[in-house]
Order: sequence, then C-alpha cells, then structure tokens
Amino acid sequence: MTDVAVLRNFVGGQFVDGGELFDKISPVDGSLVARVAEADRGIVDRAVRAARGALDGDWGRYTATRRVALLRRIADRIDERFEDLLSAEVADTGKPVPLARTLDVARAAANFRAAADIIAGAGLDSFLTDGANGQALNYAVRKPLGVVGVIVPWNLPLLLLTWKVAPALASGNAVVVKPSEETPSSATLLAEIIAEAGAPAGAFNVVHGFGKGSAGEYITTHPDVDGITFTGESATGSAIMRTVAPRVLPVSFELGGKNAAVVFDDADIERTIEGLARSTFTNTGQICLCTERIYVQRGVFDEVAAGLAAHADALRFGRPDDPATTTGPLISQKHREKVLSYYDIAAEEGAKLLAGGGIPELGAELDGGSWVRPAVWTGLHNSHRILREEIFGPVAALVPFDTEDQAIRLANDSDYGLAAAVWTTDLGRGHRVAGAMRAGMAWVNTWYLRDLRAPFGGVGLSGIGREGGAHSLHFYSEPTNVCLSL
Ligand code: NAD
Ligand code: 6OD
Repeated sequence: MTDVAVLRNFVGGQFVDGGELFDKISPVDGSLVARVAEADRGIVDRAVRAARGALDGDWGRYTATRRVALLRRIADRIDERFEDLLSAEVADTGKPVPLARTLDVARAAANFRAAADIIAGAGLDSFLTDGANGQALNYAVRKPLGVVGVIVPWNLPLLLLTWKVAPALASGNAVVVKPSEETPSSATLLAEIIAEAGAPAGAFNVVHGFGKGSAGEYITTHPDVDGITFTGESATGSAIMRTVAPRVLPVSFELGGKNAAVVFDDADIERTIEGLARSTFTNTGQICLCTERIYVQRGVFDEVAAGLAAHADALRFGRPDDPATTTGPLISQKHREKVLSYYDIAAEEGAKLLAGGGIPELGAELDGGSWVRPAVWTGLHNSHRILREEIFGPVAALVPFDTEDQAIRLANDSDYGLAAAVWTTDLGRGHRVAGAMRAGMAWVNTWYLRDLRAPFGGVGLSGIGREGGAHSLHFYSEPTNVCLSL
C-alpha cells in the first residue's frame, strides 16, 4: 500500500498532533486520498485562543499598510505553489484539471489581491451634520470583528475559502477556518503558504472535521468567537443561526440556490445554448450559481431544449488529467445518492427525460467513483419538487412561457434567490428583467462572469448579507462613529 498523507490541524502558526483520523476518499475511483485529523473540542479551543492571542499581540498591532503587504505576499506565494494547490484540489474533488486551473486555484491569489486593493484604497468616511450649537464632524473608525469562524463547503474549496479569509485578514481579524470534511487538502496547504508569507502565529488557523458534534459545531458554540462567515446548505445556515442566536453573533451566509435562466425568443440561440450548458454542467452542476430552472419563450422552446440535451450527451467523463475529460464526478457517494433520488422524483412527477439520467459505465476503476449522467427534463412546472428543491447536480428542467411578465413571475416563484441569467438581444428587456429578478445576482447574456468588487450573496433561503470588495468590509469590520462638536 502506498503512503497516504496525514493532514493535521494548524493552530497558532504550526501543525499540531491530536484528533482521531478519518479517511478522505477520491470521488474519481473510491481510492484513499488522505487521512485527516478531526479536531476535537480541545483543538478548536486552542485555535480560538491562538486567534485571540494574535489579536491581542503582534497581529492586532499591524497597520493596514502591513496587512496589505502581507496579503500581497500570500498571493505571490500562492502563485509560486500553484501546481501544489492544483494537485491538492484535483485530488480532493476529482474535477478536470483545466477547470481547477482556471477557476479554483486562479481565484485564490486573485481573492487575496482584491482584498489587499480594497484595504489599500479604503478611506475614512466622514461627514458634517447639524450639532446642538452649530456643526459637528462625524467619522467612523473601522475595527476588526475579532475572532471570525470561517466554515466552507467542498464544491470550490480553495476559491470559497480564500474569498472569505482574504477580506477577513485584510480587515485585521484572526480566523479559525473549517474546510469541508470532503476537501481538507488545499486548506492545509494554504496554512503552509500563509505561514511562509510571514503571517503572525495565530492569525490563521485550520481545524478539520465535520459539522454537528464536530469541529463545525465547536466553532459555532465557542464563547470567544465574534462572528461566523459560512457558505453551504441553507438548512445548515439555519442550524448555525439557531446556535449563535443566544450570543447575537453577526453572520454572513452564502447558501443554496435554485437558479433560473430566462430565454426570450429574440436571444442569440446558439450563444444561449452554449451559456445554458455552461451554467448547468460546469463542475458537474456543483456550483451554487448553476442553473437548474430554465424558462424558455414558447417559440424557441423545442430548439433550446434539443440544444441543451445535445450538450448533455456530448459531456465526456474521465480522469481529471485526461485532456478529453469535460466532466468530473459528484463529490461523494452520499451526494450521488441525493442527486439520483431526484432522478426518481422527476420520473414520479411525470418528467420527460430528454438526455442523460442514471450512472454511466466507465470501466473497472472509475466505477468505484461517484459518477452520474446529467439530466435534462421537460414536462414539469413550478409546483413540482424538481423545480423547487436544490439538487446540486448536472440537471435542468425546462418550462415554456409566453410573456415577459409571466417569465418574471415564474423565475421569482422560489424560496431561494441567489442568481439568475437572462438571455435576450433586446437591451432594454435585458436590463428590465435582470433588475426584476428576486436574486442577489442577475447576469444578462452570460453566466458567472465575476468582478471581485461586486456584491455577492443571495436573498431568501440563499443567504444573508453580501461579500465582495467594500461589501466585505461591512461584515468583517465594525464601525465606531466618532462625533465632535465643532
Ligand atoms: P453543508 O452545509 O453540508 O456543509 C458546509 C460546511 O458546513 C462544511 O464544512 C460542513 O462540515 C459544515 N457544517 C455542516 N453542519 C454544520 C453545523 N451544524 N455547524 C457548523 N458547521 C457545519 O454544505 P455542502 O454540502 O458542503 O455544500 C453544498 C451546499 O453549499 C449547497 O447547498 C450549495 O448551494 C451551497 N453553496 C452556496 C454557495 C453560495 O455562495 N451561496 C457557494 C457554494 C456552495
Ligand atoms: O465567485 C465567487 O466569489 C463565489 N463566492 C462563488 C460561489 C460559488 C458557489 O458555489
């Protein structure tokens, strides 16, 4: 048997021993990727105390200029260790190498540089008001929240982790990070990288483990944690909210989605079908922004449905480093069971399956992985579970509509409200419909095109708050308003 890595917890600037080991299994073929030390309550407590110690010590005295310099060194070091991070991310997730290279790992350095730029450019907001005897000068002093618990999922592990850690550190917080139990590797490497870049001990800590009864719960119940930033399922966000309610902790939540695309009959159909395929199948549908509901104006319905089905049939499964591979596995057998249960529900609800469905046969080794064929359905409507519940797989249900008002109503008829995409060549309509979406983000004639300064987040079951650029600073720092009588 070949040696597998043992991933340890990173506390107070060093990797520490302790914690029961659990297995990280490859979703590609079921092989063992690593053994991971699950942080017990004592290890999490040491991590929180190390974070508090950093704030009370050297890290707490860092000026904004020094923090900016540190973040830029971290970004440079991420670039230097790019291939290591790429291997770690691909081993944990099984996603195709080109996707991890261009999306996941590329965004890690970009997240640190964007947060550094925001802090470097941030000024003090000051304003004059009428005081009791003339004017008064108000200004806000922004201070870090303190010790921030960062809990993230497995779908874009390094991207989502750095998306939160970078602004948290830029704002002067100390963090205790818990990556998903499914993707522990890149967070462990990031700990090395942040230490190599010269971060003070305790500013960045990593604890491994699960949610309830494990490291996730130990972070959210720790009395010395000052705020929680979380990305994951809506039900988990709701559970965390209940846990932190007695202490009225601030939370930033990026949660699930059931995202709609709206296709008008004036759209550039070829470009639209390409865009729909990208938004439905990228990362095997495991991106919170992925489209699972597609509303198509009746005149182009059959053409769009057939085009998307053809894309589904053309997806190629295979090992991450095979250049022919377009599509990786789902993250785990457990997640595959969930996705396949929706394939059964779709059949029970009377859906017509235009493409895909079921498990592909890929040959001996890969059959130990958690592969699934995509599914494209028609024949359903908004009251069916397939159009209401987040599946988080390579799936889409298409529904016809007749008028613009009807399309808006259908798209907005959801408990979720994360992202939407509108496909039309009518500029006015594009602005009008995108602005009418009950969603945190709406794209027109594109999908997942990001500017890291833009507000990112959702409404309803999709989350609380916005992160990105200056919006992140509102969560990761608290203003004290100072008012002087002039
Ligand atoms: P999940 O909620 O099961 O787990 C997310 C993280 O929370 C993991 O680290 C997990 O160990 C931890 N956790 C679980 N229960 C916990 C608890 N009770 N207390 C504290 N921590 C706990 O989500 P997942 O399956 O890892 O990720 C998929 C979900 O994430 C999907 O719903 C997807 O839409 C959502 N997501 C949302 C965004 C966004 O930006 N809105 C981004 C990515 C993923
Ligand atoms: O691109 C981002 O910044 C971001 N937070 C993406 C989230 C994707 C969800 O899976």
